[in-house]
Amino acid sequence: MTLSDSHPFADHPVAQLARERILVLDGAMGTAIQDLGLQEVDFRADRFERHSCDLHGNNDLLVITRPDEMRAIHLRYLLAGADIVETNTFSSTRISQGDYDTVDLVTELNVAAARVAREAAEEAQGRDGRRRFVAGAVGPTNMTLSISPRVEDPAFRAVTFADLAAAYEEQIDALVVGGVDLILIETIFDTLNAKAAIVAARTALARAGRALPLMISGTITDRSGRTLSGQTPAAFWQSIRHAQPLTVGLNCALGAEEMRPHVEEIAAVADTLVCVYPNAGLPNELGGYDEGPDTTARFIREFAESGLVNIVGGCCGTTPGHIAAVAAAVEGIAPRSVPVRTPRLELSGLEPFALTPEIPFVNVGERTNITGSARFRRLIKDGEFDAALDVARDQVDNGAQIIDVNMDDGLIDGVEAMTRFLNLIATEPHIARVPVMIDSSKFSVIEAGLQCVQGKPIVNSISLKEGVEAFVEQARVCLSYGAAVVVMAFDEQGQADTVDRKVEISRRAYRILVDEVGFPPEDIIIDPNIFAVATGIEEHNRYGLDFLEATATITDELPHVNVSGGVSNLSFSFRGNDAVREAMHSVFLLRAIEAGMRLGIVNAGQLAVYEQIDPELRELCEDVVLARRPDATDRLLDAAARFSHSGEAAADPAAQEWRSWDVTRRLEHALVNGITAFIDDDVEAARLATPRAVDVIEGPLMQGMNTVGDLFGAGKMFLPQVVKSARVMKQAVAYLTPFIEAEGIEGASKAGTVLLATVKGDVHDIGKNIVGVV
Ligand code: THG
Repeated sequence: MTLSDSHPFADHPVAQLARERILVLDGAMGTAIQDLGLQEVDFRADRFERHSCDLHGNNDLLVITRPDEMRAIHLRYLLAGADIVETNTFSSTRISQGDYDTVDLVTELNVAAARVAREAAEEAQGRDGRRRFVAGAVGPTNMTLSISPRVEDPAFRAVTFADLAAAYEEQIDALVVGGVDLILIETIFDTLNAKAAIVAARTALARAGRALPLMISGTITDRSGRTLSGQTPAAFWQSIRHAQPLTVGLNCALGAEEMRPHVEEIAAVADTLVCVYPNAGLPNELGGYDEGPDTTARFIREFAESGLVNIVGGCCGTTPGHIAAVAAAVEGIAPRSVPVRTPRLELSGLEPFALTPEIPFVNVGERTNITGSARFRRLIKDGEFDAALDVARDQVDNGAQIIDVNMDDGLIDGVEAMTRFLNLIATEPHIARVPVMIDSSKFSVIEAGLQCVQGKPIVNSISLKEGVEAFVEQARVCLSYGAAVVVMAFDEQGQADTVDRKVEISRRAYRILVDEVGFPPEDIIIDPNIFAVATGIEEHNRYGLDFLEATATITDELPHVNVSGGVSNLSFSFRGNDAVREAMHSVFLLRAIEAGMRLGIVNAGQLAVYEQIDPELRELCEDVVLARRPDATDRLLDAAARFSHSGEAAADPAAQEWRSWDVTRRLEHALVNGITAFIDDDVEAARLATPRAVDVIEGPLMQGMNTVGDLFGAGKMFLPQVVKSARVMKQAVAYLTPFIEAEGIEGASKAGTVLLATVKGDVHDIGKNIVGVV
């Protein structure tokens, strides 16, 4: 099987060629430039003779100052067998160019780079008659949207989504003017950066009236097998699939051999072409690459023989020799066949989530909602974000597979609170593991939320409340960020409160989304409204039943949609009596799941097991929920007090087992798991047990950090977790510092100074900053 006919670029010339054979992408530009041995004067040429700062290292500038050499590099790759060349524009955004004081050159750089690549492609084509393509390279920039560069302020971000998207837009506008055939968003270490590039590409291409395919390439930079910002390869794919890229894959980093399992993971799930272009192995101590063409080609041939790839090339350290060897190695080997995807709801946090038939029901945690929890509301109002994060963590620990986040409150700035909370969640790998449901009745809050999550989230919610136009517009925005949507059964007339209205509005919304917006039907979640029953108002008695009947019809009739609902709404009239509420939810859920409801917003820690409910209470609740008798409400009310329980005492965090361990092990546990809650006490205990405060750092704390280092080296921790460890360490050291100073420095040895450096404006700047943090 090749690219499905429904793919928007199924007939693109690259897609057509890719049916016949494995295509070849070019090799490294950066190392080819290094080999030219250019000096500062070469980078400047006459034009920038008096530029305000050093330009050496600003490789992208060479398309203006040394265009002939750049064209020659492209041509060598093309003649070595490359079908596609990448423009020399990896850092040609105003963000990366900022380091060289050359932001005003962005448009010129991209246009010129596209032109030299185009000229080389045409020259090669003229020589041997084979069609060539130019891919406009869009790098990750030297900023990251998902990680805070400040240890002490995890919610901080060095750049906003909007600014990054604007910078990408400027770059892509110019690449299109310069005449590229494809847009290659590459070396993605943070998927949120890539999402900004995708939004930018959509805007820029629409403005230019051009439909160019996207190629999207992530990078796995350490042995954890995750991106720098913590996503697994499959989660990465789910996050960017909405862009319908012509290719997805991996590049750079640890070289072909280490990349193998990650390529396999993507190749198994991606229903598009797979493009892979590894480094020539890892760089050596001098920044050179030792892996020769034959070795790289041997690894890539094995990828091809295993049916993993459609396009192959090289990244850092590869040369025209490597590309010639790679082209020869894959010649005659059949390209990977593109798997056919079964449409189903697929989401991601740091890890992928797929709603497979084996999953009967998805718990969406309701507690991180300021309208749904007095406690959470107080925490947000008081700025107690750490405790608010614990609420999210508890939901995940209690089995929530998704967490609903809602910051709607008249007295709170929703955009601000949503941004801050989601940015904090992004730095908590245990929470960020699961997808987020962004819940707000204000679309501005939803869009702010969409700009904070690197996974594929759910928007909760959109509806026909304000008419078709607003609905379509909001759906398009959700689609551009790749979010699934909850659609409330709500229209211009109001909330649907009968079976007929629930079904009719759902049908109408579905048709608009699928036919008019092009929304994937499996990303549509219908919420037919769960309203409170047993309110004493007779018209409310059938609300439970109405939901069940509507759910059955909707799931039956509308292909691939899922149904969800806010389960706790049902029992509002029994507020204060959790035993009765839980029983009502349980009997309702049993029926709702039978009727086809696949997701529910619930209190994940408070789900009663149907069989374990007192049979009398269960019967009374069923009478109410299923409207089985006219006096059902009165009977449940009469009995309710007998079943009331005040709820279990909140679990005492200090009672956890690890708190009973000896202090060295407690410190190690806190470091490995990034727990700051007890660190001051534990450090104090360790200090009292040693002669000098500095011994705590040199002893147990360093020992704990060594464990962290070992786990990271073995791929058993990933970067955002290590950053949390660093945060714990920093707090421990801050606690000890006054004691160390008071004790004087006798006998203490000086640690010396560490100098960290990378190329300006380069992606490795991020690595350097993170090392600085750690
Ligand atoms: N559909 C969709 N989204 C929704 C809802 C829905 N989001 C919000 C809500 N409804 C679902 N979430 C909750 C969260 C909490 C409660 C009910 C629904 C709840 N809270 C207790 C109360 O108010 O009595 C909590 C009390 C406290 O702890 O302070 O019942 O239907 N798409």
